[in-house]
Amino acid sequence: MRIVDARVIVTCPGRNFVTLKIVTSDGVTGVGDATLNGRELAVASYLRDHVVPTLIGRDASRIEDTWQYLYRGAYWRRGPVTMSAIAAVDTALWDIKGKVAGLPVYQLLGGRCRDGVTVYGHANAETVPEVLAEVARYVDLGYRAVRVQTAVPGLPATYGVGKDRMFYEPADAAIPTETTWSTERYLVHTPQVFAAVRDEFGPHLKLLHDAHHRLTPIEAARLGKDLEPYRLTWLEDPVPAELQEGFRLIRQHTTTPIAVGEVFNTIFDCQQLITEQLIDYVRTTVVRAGGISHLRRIFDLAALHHVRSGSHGATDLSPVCMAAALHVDLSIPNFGLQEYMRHTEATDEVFPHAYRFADGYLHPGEEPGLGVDIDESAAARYPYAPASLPVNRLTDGSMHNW
Ligand code: KDG
Ligand code: MG
Repeated sequence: MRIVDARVIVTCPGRNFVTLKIVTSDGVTGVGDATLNGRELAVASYLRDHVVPTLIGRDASRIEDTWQYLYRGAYWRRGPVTMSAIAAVDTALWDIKGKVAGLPVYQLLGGRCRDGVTVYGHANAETVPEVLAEVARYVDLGYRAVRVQTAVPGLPATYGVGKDRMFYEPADAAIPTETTWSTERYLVHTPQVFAAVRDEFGPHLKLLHDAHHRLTPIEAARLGKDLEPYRLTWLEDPVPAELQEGFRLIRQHTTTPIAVGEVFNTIFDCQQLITEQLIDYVRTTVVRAGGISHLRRIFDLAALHHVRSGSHGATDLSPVCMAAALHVDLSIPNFGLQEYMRHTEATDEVFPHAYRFADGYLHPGEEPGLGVDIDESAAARYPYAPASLPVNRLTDGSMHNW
């Protein structure tokens, strides 16, 4: 079974997505997500100009060999553009293998380890009373875990807190918007938010918070300590993670569990974090880390060191990535939580999918392969529109230091 065609489809049903569709000589198709928020066309070009020509004529069943060929063969290893492109190929080949076998991909990965995939939603709002109402909305929908973000009083805008609620999208302008940040204000305000949320919702709802890489290790340690009474499931991205050993300092000071990894693209980005048990959850996902094959390597290493998965699932990861992530989530022993930011109706129309939310869980469905596709004629109705993530400055006008 040879690869006879591979199409790169760029579409913008509310936000940009890049999708690879591979077609085999038997007429079986597979899809892979290649979306890199704000840098979509770089991955589309990497695929079209450099990867697709090498795929034509290849044996579609050789997933691991193709992965190694693309990773080692390029000479230039790693990086978000390369690894998103490799991820798309890998994901599409797993989809094809499942369809050929007549099995959902999670069965090929070893079968179910759990009945459903526990997900968390995003409650975000300007003020504490508003965010309490948002948390209540998620609880009413059946969620068992909620991420809580509010605006920081005194700052004009806070990353992660949008005007829209259920369908919040941070990439908002072709040329990046600039926002302002004050760690001092944030560190005072955030524990007050969680005191109010715990008070209202009691001890059992899982609560999470994302610091978006804004802090130094000692500031993160302070926040972790101040949040301890409210027993968070995790504090996410407390510091940037280029310096993995920076997490040692946080660990020395707080028992608040730490999650990181949405920007990681290979196992080498988190090897020290995992083997030294400096984190509790590793948050990379299928599209960012070279597809299902490489993500499984990361999660297997994590399992040896008491680290659980907590895969990224924001709106910039397409339904193709979400479907693939759910097959991984269902089949690994050390699953922790899956992020689930709902896509818009237009996105769901372009990407028909079998996965369903029920009672706080996502279920990937039983269709052979990944259970997701791209409707190419619907996709063609939504042309690419440039959009970038905002840039952050400190209150004195300097670029945020980390
Ligand atoms: O593309 C960036 C977003 O996916 C990111 O800002 C969302 O931090 C995020 C999260 O945890 O979902
Ligand atoms: Mg995050």
